[in-house]
Amino acid sequence: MLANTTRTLTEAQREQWAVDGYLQIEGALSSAEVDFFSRLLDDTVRTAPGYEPAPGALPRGHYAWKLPDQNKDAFMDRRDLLPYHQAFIDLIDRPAIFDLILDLMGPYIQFSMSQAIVRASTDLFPGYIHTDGGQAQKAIRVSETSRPLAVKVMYLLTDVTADNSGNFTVFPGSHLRPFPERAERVPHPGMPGAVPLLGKAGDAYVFPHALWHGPSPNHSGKARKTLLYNYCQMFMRAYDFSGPYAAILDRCTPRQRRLLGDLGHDFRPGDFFYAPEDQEAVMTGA
Ligand SMILES: O=C(O)CCC(=O)C(=O)O
Repeated sequence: MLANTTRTLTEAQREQWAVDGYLQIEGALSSAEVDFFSRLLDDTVRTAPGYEPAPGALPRGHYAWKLPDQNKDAFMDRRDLLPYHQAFIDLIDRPAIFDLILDLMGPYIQFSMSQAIVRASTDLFPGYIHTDGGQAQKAIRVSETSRPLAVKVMYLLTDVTADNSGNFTVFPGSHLRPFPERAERVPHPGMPGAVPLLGKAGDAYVFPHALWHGPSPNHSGKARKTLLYNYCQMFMRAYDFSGPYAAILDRCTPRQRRLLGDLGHDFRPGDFFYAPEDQEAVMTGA
């Protein structure tokens, strides 16, 4: 595990990013923040309806407006967290992690998705291995010297100290090569090459869309809670909103507004491909 207290990646982190395709940042959230977000999920997010998966009604990756199971240890997969609390907005560009995102991705980026997942302890979920970004991006990879297209940060809100505890499971190096995915060889967390990661509440995993990854089964006897924040290059689309995220812009700083698609003017051709001239200054806070 690589701790990081600097505003840019260390050489060891840069190498791990290029070769393995992920980073683990220790203590990205303090224990007070872990408790705060955990309570927010239990007492605010779960108790209100919101965007949740609807298996059987909608395809995988699509979300319907639903109230989840009210048991705090039951499965929940809530999308679009930002409207629920200012703290979710402020987590978008929390310096300790956002500085690293800027270092990895460069300044021409936007925020594209927020999510909270509670993985219940159950014998019914076998885990799920995938890349991010839908069908097309499964086959789109960039080289180890390229900036990534999209990066996700997964914050652990519970300790994951043993295998089969809903571990974030990765296939190191899989972001760089074709990965076999056939009906007779559906990727799963128990197959050769899978590395189930351990971590403490407050740690963050950072990974690009192309890394094959996903949750292991959870037989630990306790629910595993996470927050997920996704960033992409500006020329791509956000998952959770289309166009500037108008409903919450008045609660945002200039940098957050820009990350949520507010370019400071009404849409004109060329936008999002060619960024405003102050983009770098807005992103770095210069
Ligand atoms: O560990 C989980 O619950 C899911 C995380 C994941 O695979 C993802 O967000 O893409």
